[in-house]
Amino acid sequence: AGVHWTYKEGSLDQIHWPDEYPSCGGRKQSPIDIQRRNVQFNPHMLQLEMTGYGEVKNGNFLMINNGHSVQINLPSTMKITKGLPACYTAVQMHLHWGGWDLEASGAEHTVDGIRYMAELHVVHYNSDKYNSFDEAKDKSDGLAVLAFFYEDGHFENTYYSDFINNLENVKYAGQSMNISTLNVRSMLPENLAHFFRYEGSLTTPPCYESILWTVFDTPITLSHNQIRKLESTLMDLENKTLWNDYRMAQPLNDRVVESSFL
Ligand code: B30
Ligand code: ZN
Repeated sequence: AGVHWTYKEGSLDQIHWPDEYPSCGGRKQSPIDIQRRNVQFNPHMLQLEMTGYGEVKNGNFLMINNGHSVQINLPSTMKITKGLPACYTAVQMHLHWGGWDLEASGAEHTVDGIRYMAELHVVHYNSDKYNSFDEAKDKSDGLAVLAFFYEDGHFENTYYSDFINNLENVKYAGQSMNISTLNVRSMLPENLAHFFRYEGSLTTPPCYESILWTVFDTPITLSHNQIRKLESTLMDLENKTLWNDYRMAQPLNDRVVESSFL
């Protein structure tokens, strides 16, 4: 102990996470490679009903560089009220991205082995059963995360302009700033009908196997420049460029991935 975990460098890189965090070596880990030919269509899976995801004004949302990602803390008025086994309350959202080396892509989940540019995680806890994220985070029915892929395109996504510009203000690990206006719905794809669902874990230590994952098939498009800014602006705990903050795909073992679509 003592050393902080990392993705790729040092003595506690992702291969060695299980040495310090036993759950990271479990049988229901995330992320995974989603193989389209092996997913099971489930016609009973309902579309998610999300309330409070639209524009919130005069809020006070903290945006933080925590050294391994950029995170925005979300208001507890954001909830998933239908489509999951319980009601879930939003806690935070954060991203995982790549770099400029061998492979620029940095999403965590892959689809048929293909890695998208980046990935957004909107983290929720089961508020029917638990009183807080902390109480829920290590329970098997504790968390639900919505995951969205980013691809690069020709046009600037103006719903991301403020977020991308604000990265400069949280450049160094530990820095944070307040955001007053936030519209999470506008930062998601229009089409939320097509998704995959499976039981997995936190993708970082302590890797608790507590997450019901919903991975959306429709990606969010950012411009090449927006992606480049995401990949090159922030610094990690060692004051090096914060990039490639993704975990490799983990064994599916005896799990089944379901889909909402054929
Ligand atoms: S994820 O969505 O599976 N990538 C946590 C939440 C979601 C995911 C991974 C981890 C989490 O809450 N981890 C514990 C809290 N963190 C502090 C933090 O806010 O950012 C402790 C830590 O890792 O050392 Cu990071
Ligand atoms: Zn994540």
